[in-house]
Amino acid sequence: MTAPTKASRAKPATAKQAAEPRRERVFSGIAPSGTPTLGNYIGAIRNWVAEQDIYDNIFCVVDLHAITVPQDPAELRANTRQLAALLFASGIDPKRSVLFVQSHVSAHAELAWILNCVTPTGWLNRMTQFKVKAGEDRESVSAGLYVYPVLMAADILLYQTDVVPVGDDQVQHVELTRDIANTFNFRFGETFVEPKARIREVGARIMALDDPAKKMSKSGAEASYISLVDPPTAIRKKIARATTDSERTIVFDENRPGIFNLLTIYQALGGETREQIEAEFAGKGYKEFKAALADLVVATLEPVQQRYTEITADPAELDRLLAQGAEQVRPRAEAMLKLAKERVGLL
Ligand code: AQP
Repeated sequence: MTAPTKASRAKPATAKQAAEPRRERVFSGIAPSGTPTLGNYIGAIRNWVAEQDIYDNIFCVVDLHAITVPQDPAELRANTRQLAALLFASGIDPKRSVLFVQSHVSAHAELAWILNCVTPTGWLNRMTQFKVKAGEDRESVSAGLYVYPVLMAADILLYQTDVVPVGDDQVQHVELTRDIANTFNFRFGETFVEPKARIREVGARIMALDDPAKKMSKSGAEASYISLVDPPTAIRKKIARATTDSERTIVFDENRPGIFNLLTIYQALGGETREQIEAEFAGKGYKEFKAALADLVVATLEPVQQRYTEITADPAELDRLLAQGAEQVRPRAEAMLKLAKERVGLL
């Protein structure tokens, strides 16, 4: 059996398709470890939506990643559905993109095991995200948290992914994925495509509102993030209370991380240049700027929240869309898993 190569895996069905360049395949995952935040939206979701016609996209709610830290079972179930509904509400279109839940396609866990067996522990010891997430508690966190990057490698490699759009904290994991693919290919023959990471310029890292030294995270404290389902009053209150400093000018200065972060959110959502924003708020105070930012965030999330309400009113349709997503990717994932099993001698 020959390995599927970049050239062989996407055979054009028509002459028109043959004339068009093959779209790069992109795999993007998001963990249902809480309600998605404005950080997830700016750094990931809205770009996924905007790029649906540019790439051959696979979007995945990575619930197996979420359980690497303790989750309440009922909450995990609810968070998984909520996240999927919010992705559709944000504009992920099931006619143009695939969206599915990771645990619905068992090939992810199976390939992860095979890859665990070719990944040196020394490589995992260098993963900074593990060090950050485990903190002082390294002896008691789960083995799943330690091998999380290998599961991420399996997610990516199962689909012969070309590009993985990530926040800056995930670049190391994509590098690891390349190393794992390379090692596997070297030992067992050409099998996996080595993917590239792509980081955004604006909004790659939105910071916590109450502590701009930390990333805004859905598992953070309530005051640290804006969630995609926060009502306008909560959004306004959180932004009004966001940490700034005792200076007055509203300028992009990385040495003033609080105001810098708020300005980054404003730029990411409004699309103006730094110069335009600084000119707009020259001579104005934090209060005025924060009110304008809150208006922009509320206006951005309003259509998403409206659509979310509609989607959640029909749970059977959400189930159907997620089952359809899993059915679409399962054959590809199983073919790749079969090949990997053959390569290592399991088949
Ligand atoms: N603060 C952020 N700024 C920009 N991008 C962000 N992303 C997450 N937080 C920010 C991007 O969102 C995508 C999905 O992330 P994830 O849920 O799979 O994992 P994460 O990065 O660990 O997200 P959280 O919200 O911080 O989750 P928890 O609290 O569970 O750890 C990724 O592309 C990520 O870069």
